[in-house]
Amino acid sequence: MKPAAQALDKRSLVDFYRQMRLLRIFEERAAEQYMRGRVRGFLHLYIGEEAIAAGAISTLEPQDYIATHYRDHGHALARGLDPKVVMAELFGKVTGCSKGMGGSMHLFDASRNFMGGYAIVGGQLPLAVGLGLAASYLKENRVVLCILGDGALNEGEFHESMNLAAIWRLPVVFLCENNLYGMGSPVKEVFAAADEIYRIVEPYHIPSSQVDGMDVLAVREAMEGVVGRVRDGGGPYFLEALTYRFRGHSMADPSEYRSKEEEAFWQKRDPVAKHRQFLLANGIASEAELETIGQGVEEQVEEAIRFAEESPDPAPEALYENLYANP
Ligand SMILES: Cc1ncc(C[n+]2csc(CCOP(=O)(O)OP(=O)(O)O)c2C)c(N)n1
Ligand SMILES: [Mg+2]
Repeated sequence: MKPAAQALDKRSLVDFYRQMRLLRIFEERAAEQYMRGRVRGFLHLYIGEEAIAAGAISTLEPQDYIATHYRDHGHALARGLDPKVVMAELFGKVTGCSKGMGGSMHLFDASRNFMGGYAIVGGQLPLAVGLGLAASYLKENRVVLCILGDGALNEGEFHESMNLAAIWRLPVVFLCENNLYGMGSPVKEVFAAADEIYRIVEPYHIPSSQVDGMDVLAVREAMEGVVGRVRDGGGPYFLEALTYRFRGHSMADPSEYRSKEEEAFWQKRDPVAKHRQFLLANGIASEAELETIGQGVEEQVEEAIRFAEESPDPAPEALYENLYANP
């Protein structure tokens, strides 16, 4: 058994399962609502990548910040945002966590230091560095978790952000979710050192490593060490989590550029099924207990959909709120 598993009690180990099931069911239902035209705009599903959000975010303290990309439902839910306010945001309703103004890609909750999902690839990187600079300047005990996709590595601001984080020794953990694709482009075709992405930060003298992103306990273990080190003043760290999105880039993508064999290879590593198997094989939970958890999650998501449906749209006047300049 991994040290992370030995260090955790039954409740925490089972809770990883509950959380990952919630992320999975939430998005499966959100996809159905998209097909019905109730969720509009873009919808990027995190299905297949749940172990990263659950494992990584479990190592943070409430005062720590998170800044992430647009594939953000799992991160928001793992940070404890209520599924109701997240679903309402997808529906564009006033009760959503961003008052219905952001939608799927712009979930936000300052009360949980969840500083947003960002649609501009790499856009969250300088913001995370800024949050890290503020924490460091104010001598606050805060770590910033900056989650990025492999696609962000080829943005200029990636390098600017790494350099500033390194030179100022900021308390930022860069967690790269390498799901092997940026839209329809395989990482291998757009990034020269595709097998060793984590080494991209070597010129900045930022320590880095790679972890199995399909294994929630492996992510938890790696992140515990990383967050502890960063919190103790060790400066930034870059962790690459190897993963795969089971669906297309967004709901509009039939994902025809991937082979059935490749998809099957990764489906066998389904993080939710893997953790379920771990709990059963080690006698930590019974089939019946896990079934009950699954049912509870289904009900929670149904309730979230009802809440979103019944919530009002933003008032037309809301168009003039939160503007930087008077119209
Ligand atoms: C600056 C910028 N360039 C291009 C795009 C269009 N775009 C949206 S998502 C995406 C791919 C990003 O891939 P990755 O970072 O690997 O994240 P993933 O979707 O795989 O989670 C691109 C190129 C964008 N949103 N922003
Ligand atoms: Mg990607």
